[in-house]
Amino acid sequence: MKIQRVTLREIQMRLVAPFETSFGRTTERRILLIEAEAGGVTGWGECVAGEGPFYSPETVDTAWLILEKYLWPLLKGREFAAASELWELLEPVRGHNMAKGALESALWDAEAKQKGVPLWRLLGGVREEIASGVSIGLKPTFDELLAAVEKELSAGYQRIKIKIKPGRDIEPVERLRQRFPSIKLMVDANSAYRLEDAPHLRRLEPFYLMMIEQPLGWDDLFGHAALQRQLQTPICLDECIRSLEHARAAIELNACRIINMKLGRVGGYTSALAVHDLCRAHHVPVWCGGMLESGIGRAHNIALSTLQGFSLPGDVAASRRYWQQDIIEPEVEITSLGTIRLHNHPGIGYQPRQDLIEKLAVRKAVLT
Ligand code: OSB
Ligand code: MG
Repeated sequence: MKIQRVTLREIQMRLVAPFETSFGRTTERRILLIEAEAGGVTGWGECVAGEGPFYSPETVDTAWLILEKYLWPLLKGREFAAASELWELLEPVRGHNMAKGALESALWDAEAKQKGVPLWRLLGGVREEIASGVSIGLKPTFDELLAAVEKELSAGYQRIKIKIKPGRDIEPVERLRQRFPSIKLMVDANSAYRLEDAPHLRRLEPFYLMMIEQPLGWDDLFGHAALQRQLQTPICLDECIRSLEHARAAIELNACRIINMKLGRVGGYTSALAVHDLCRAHHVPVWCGGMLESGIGRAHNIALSTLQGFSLPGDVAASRRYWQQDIIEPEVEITSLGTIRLHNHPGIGYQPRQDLIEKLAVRKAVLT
């Protein structure tokens, strides 16, 4: 395979409702899309970097720069037999995983299309249906949170995750638990606490949460290991796990008992598969996180979630939770049982709406 052309586009789309986490509020998304033409087919990828460097150091603008100036030159004119070879070709660039993952995942889609197989099968996925949960942002009042939870449960979602931060943690969790004693419930702090908050976080223990996601610093494996020793509730790491080496360290240190996998955060499928295999070997459950993706990133998340080790419901939900109109056809939908069924079309299994994407684009670069 050889890449003829890569087109970068930035599209802007307004979320159906603002999404608030401990690190900020998002209303309008800026999304970098990759269209890669290789061997007569076109693969699509999405960069999951945020608008600002608040979830991770990468942003839409850093990813654009790195793709154009450093990653594309490493692939330009190169022959490769499979997308699985790309991770190594991109290795000279340190970090910038979200930029790498966007490009690499587009070529996995292209390879699957070239072979005429669904991407999830090419990856070795084993599920024809994945379990879907939701991530609910911070809400101004408990009543609004309760209404959001009720709505998602009646839509069928299998697990509820709520965002927390200091001052908006113990009470909402206690009240939700009282109201819903038997749902799968978890919290995500996005690094809002410090190790000294361990006694405070222990106040969540009576509510038998499935897990507490990323309570401490985005780069703090040591702190999470110390915290996990003081908590019965499993810690799940998100921000901290950006490579196979991080996953290995986290498991060895007992810094977590569960891992949230994000394709962009670990740098694409080759890295995600390696982290997945390591977790499986250590019986560490994995689930697929979300980054408020458009349909293209969402389709990749669905494919990834079919791997054997993804044994817990993820944050991959229906298009309509995010967008008035998604950029893929059909949109992502959930069944009444809170699952997403896989398609058997070649590649990501959803068709990008080219006209709409072109209309939403505010910036474009064609790399040849
Ligand atoms: O921490 O999982 C996170 C959104 C943006 C950045 C980080 C996170 C999230 C979410 C939303 O929790 C997941 C989704 O619904 O896409
Ligand atoms: Mg998270």
